Amino acid sequence: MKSCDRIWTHVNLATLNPEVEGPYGVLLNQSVSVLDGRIVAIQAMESLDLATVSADVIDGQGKWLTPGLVDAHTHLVFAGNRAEEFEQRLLGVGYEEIARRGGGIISTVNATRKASVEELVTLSGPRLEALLAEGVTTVEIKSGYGLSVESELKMLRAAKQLEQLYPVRISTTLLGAHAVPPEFSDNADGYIELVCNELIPAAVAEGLADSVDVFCESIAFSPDQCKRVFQTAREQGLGIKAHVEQLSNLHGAELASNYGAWSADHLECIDENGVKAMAAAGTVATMCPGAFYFLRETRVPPIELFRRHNVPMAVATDLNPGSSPLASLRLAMNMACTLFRMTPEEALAGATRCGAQALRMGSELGQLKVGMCADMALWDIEHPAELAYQFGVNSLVQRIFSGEVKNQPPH
Ligand code: DI6
Ligand code: FE
Repeated sequence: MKSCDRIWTHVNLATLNPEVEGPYGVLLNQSVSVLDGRIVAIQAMESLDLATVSADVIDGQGKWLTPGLVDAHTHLVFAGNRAEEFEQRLLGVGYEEIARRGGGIISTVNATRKASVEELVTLSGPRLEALLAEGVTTVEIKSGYGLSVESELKMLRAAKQLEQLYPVRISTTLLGAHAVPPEFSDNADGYIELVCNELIPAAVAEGLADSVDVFCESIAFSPDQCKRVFQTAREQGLGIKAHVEQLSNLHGAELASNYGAWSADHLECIDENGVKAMAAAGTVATMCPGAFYFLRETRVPPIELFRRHNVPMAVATDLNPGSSPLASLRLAMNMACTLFRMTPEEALAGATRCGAQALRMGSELGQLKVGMCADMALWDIEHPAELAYQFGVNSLVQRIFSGEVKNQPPH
């Protein structure tokens, strides 16, 4: 019987496995064997007899292997462009004037509603490719720019198609409660009814969503409205994620945690009670430093409280056209360090192990460990801290998906 399909030799590992002692779970000069898409052995080179191995051998030449990166929060499926709005703002045009001119989130909604599934796939492909080119192997994608039953489902179908077209795992999230659509401008409760009674069941019937998400904020939905969405998600067997405490503290993280949320995201304004509720529920804190940067926020999420209460911190791009037009998880990792004062080790854990946990994929992904999926990235670096330190230079040598080298986009 074949013991492995492929073996990487002479590699240094940042395993991100907490059972391996020391920072990053480092193991030097190792080999990693994969069979049927999974890691089946991790063995020191000094104890490996290569003569007995009958498999593809890839000599890592002392380069570093990490788990494939996980971007646990994106809105990368959308149509339209907000660059003009960006420019207008910098020329001094106010927020309300921009909204009157048809800008803001509703401009993305209008463009997305007009696009077909195929157009959305074509427009979103390059954004996904940019992530993959930097070693990302798992991406979460949210709906939220359709805001009608048909357009939300269309966005999720586009996300599912991307998974067919590219070597990537995609976790899909139904963010129906992202903004109040124009048709319901005086009736947000009515829209929430639609989300709960029609949209969520339709997405479940078609197998389009792994989880739901909400934007809990005074400019979006109230905690009571979000609660209705969580209740329905729970009844329908979907996971729960939430945009909370980004601009103000409505105690949304506590609410989401009480519903067993997979993650609560942004969290700039969370207090210690919220952090404790997350810790008790095992809810991951997803940091979105790209939005913090782009919106020029000043209140930093309380990293020290997350550390103290052992709340895992994921790091994500939040790739979206309005508040985080960032298609680089490596740059998000750098921002997590420079803006939020996370350590490079926390940033890498945030883009691997904790990102996987935020998608409830932590038992399969996010660590180099026997039994886990062989989604990996091989880097030409001298130390794993470089992955959060440098940006703009792509040090990725191989992107390995399910045990196979998949560097190039498929076209
Ligand atoms: N948080 C944000 O900052 C945005 N959505 C969200 O949930 C903004 C999205 C947009 O403006 O397109
Ligand atoms: Fe977001």
